[in-house]
Amino acid sequence: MRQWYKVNECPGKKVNHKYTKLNKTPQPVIHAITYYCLLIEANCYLSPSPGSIFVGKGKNRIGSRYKKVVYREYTDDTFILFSPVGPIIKAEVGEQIVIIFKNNATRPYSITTHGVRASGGHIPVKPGFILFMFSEPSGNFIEVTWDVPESSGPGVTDPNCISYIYYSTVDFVMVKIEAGLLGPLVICRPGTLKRGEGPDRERSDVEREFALLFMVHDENKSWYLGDNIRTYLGLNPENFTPDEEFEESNKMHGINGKLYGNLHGLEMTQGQKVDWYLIGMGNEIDMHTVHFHTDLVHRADVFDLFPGTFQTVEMVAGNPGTWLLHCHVTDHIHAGMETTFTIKGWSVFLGNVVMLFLASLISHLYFFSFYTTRN
Ligand SMILES: [Cu+2]
Repeated sequence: MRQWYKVNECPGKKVNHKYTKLNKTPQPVIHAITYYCLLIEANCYLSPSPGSIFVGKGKNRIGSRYKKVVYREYTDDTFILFSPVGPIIKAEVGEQIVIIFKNNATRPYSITTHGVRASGGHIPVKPGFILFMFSEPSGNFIEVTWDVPESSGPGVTDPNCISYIYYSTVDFVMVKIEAGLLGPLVICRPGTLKRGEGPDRERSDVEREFALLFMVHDENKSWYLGDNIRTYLGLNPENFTPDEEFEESNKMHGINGKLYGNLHGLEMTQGQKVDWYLIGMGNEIDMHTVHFHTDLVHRADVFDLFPGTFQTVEMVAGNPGTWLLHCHVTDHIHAGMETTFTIKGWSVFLGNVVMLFLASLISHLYFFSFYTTRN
């Protein structure tokens, strides 16, 4: 998180500025990268744990499966990722992101972002339509792009990559963000990302990176609530009167929308450099204190996240084991805002390499004996 201050100089005093001045004038685009974004509606399974008011199913409780609307990244109509949070979109300072956005949901949605210079983000895209250009009042057609000026990038003392979000602006505050519709945008210093397109653009300075959204998704405000009542309670939403318990049970305290340790895949190997992009969103109860258990190489292991704030946490994976990662607000712990991450030791890593080698050797020997028998 950064804040700019304007400091007036004292009359008659001359100050030598030694800091790096950010260039605010538009810079030529050095590289354009294309991201294909697809919007779909999906029934997301947030937790298999049946024992709490939030995920248990009952007469007037929807349970742990909700219809949501989510961003996906795709190439040639093939889905790449599956998560209630959209895929990471990455770029370096000076680059331009070209967005091709297809709306496969049943309502109009859009895609825009924080932190960079976005064009066309306010345009709602009708169901079944693709947005890649839009018309200006002058009649000119403009490509949908996000320009990344120097002022959008990491500051002098920041990590090499910092994060923002992308989202839909159609009824943003009231409804849509509760239904999903949010993903991380990561902006890096020049030279940080490997060349390639879209999801192939890995960072060259860290081995692993994860984006985590800490948020209480209030499914009472999702405009799929009626669909969820109809599907999971078997009731007509027009005749259904929600009570206090029902409304409480729909407040899903999740990390990337997953509850009670059900966010999987947070794995790394001892000694690896890992960056975590922490994102806070939501309302007055969405104030989170993110606690990493294990020995972080940092002065602290708890990070404050307020709604609309983003932090990059740098870690060198230390002690092997499976470690707790959770919000430290007691009420949020009880409601499911926790998961684990795993640091594999070198012995496990080397063991896997040996196993892979042996498996490869055995398959080659089998093929060789089969080939020589047949001939
Ligand atoms: Cu919290």
